[in-house]
Amino acid sequence: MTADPQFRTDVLRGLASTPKAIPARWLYDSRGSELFDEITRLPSYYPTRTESALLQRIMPEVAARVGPGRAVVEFGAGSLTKTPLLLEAIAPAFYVPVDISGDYLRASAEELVAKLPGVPIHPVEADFVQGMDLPDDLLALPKLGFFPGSTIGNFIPASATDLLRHFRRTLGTGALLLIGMDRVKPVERLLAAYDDPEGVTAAFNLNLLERINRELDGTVPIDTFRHEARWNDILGRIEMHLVAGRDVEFRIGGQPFRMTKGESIHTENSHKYGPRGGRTLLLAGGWTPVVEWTDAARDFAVVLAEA
Ligand code: AVI
Repeated sequence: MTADPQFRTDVLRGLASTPKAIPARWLYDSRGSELFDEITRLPSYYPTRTESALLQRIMPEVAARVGPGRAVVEFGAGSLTKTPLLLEAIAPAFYVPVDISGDYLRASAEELVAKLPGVPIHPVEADFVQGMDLPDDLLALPKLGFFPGSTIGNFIPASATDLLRHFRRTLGTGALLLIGMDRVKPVERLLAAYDDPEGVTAAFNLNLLERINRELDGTVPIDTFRHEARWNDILGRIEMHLVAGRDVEFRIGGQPFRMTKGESIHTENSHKYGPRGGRTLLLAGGWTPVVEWTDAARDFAVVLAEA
């Protein structure tokens, strides 16, 4: 398998920096995506089931506010559980899933077509993080952006703001956005969600080293590393790290690296937002919050915002 040149660049650059860090997008090869899917079903990983139950509860109200006939643009290939809740409730003119991975996009679009035969689907293969234009035939329709899953939390605030601005430009005037945001909560619950007793999140994080060895001709001694979830209280985020258990030396594509015992590779951020922080972020990104719904425990929020 030939490696993505950007993967090589990001890994070599990330391991040469201090502190060491590799962008989280590289966690999601096919094994990583399978493991993430498993994470979403873990008892300690509350976001997915909390958001799904919340979406189910609020959908009549969402439908009343959004109205029929919009093009629903989902940033990311749709989930088989959350997306149908929205599409069944609002009778959209089109469903437009946008994803950088064409194969994954087409496979999930096919499953959604089978589940929702009445909804016209128009998949768009694009990197929405960089900003993108929609196909011309959708331009005249009013839009609803959909960005569930608290994926916005995986971007540092400056990048999250840029991303929200890109959404606004892509969706145009009169657009609405329905977005999921994970809330700040007691640290023990956050740590349990990102370091589950079953070890699935650990396997998800360590899979990055397997990918490096396989795709970039690496000699990283994987057994030497352990997964660690840390709460960064100043930045309001969970961080995932891969921590070296001893001094190690390894090569990637012939290039030597060394790490000292206890040194880590930072692999992901998951920012958590309070009501005020969530609102501020949306406003900075050009969106005015209209309604904010949460579950009874206030673990997770879904916000409807207007451009
Ligand atoms: C995809 N994203 C919203 C997940 C999160 O909760 O930040 C990724 C994840 N990483 C470890 N567990 C879940």
